[in-house]
Amino acid sequence: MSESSSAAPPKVVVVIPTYNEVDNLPVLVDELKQQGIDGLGFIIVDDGSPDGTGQMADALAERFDGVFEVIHRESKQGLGKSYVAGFQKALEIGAERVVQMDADLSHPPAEVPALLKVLDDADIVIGSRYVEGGGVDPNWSWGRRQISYWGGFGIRMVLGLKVRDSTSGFKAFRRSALEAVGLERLKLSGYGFQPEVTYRAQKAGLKVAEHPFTFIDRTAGRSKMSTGIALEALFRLAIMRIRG
Ligand SMILES: Nc1nc2c(ncn2[C@@H]2O[C@H](COP(=O)(O)OP(=O)(O)OP(=O)(O)O)[C@@H](O)[C@H]2O)c(=O)[nH]1
Ligand SMILES: [Mg+2]
Repeated sequence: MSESSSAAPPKVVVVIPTYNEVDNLPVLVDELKQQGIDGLGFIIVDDGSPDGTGQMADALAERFDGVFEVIHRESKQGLGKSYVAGFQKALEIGAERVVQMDADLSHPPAEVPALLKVLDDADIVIGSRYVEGGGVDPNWSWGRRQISYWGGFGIRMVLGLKVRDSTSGFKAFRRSALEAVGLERLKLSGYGFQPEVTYRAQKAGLKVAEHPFTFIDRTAGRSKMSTGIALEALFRLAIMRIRG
C-alpha cells in the first residue's frame, strides 16, 4: 500500500478497482483531473494485474498533487472485495464523498460533477442506464442488451428494488451512506455486488437517486459478461434476501 502524498482529507475520493487496465487507467485519471472537482483524490485497488496496472497506478500517484492511494493485493479477488477494501480506505482517510467507477472508461468522467451535484440532495446517486436520458452503447448486440436489461429486471424483482438500474457500477455516496450500508456485511463479489449495496441502502432507508448516463463499451481489454454470470448473481441474491 502506498502512502498518501497529502495529509488533508479529500472531499471527493474516486475508488477504482483494476485488473489489467494499464491502457485505460492513465486516461481515466487524466479525464477526472480535468473535471474541476474540488478536493479530488483517488484510491486504486489493483489485484496484482499481470499487465503492470499496479505499477502504473504507483507512477500516477507519484505525479498527483493530493491524496492518491494504491492498494496492491496479490491475487484477483473479485470486484466486490476490491470495492469494500477501497471504500474502507476512503472512510479511513476521511473522505466526505466517495465515487465508484470502472477503470475501462465505460463510466464517463464528464458525468461525475453531475453525479456529485445530485448527491447534494441524496445519500446515494446511481449513474443509471435505465432512466430517461440514459442508455447503453449503440454497438451492444441484441443478446447483450437482453442479458443486461432482463438480468437487471430479475434482480430488481428478487430484491424488491425501487431503482431502475440495479446493476450499475457508477455511483456516488455520502460518507454517512457508506457507513449506513455496512461494508463489513456485504457478501457478494461479482455481478451481484452492486445490487447488494443498493438493497442494503434501500433497507437502511437511505435516499437513493438516479442520474442518467450512457454506458460506453470498453475499447481496450476484453469483455466477459455472460448469461451464466447474470443467473449466478440472481441465485445468490435470492439466497441473500431469504436469509435477510
Ligand atoms: N481489483 C479488481 N478489479 C477488478 C476485478 N475484476 C474486474 N475488475 C475491475 O472492475 C471494473 C469492472 O470490470 P469489467 O471487467 O469492466 O466488468 P464489466 O464492465 O462488467 O464487463 P466488461 O467491461 O464487458 O468486461 C474494471 O475497472 C476492472 O478492471 C478483480 O477481480 N479485482
Ligand atoms: Mg467494463
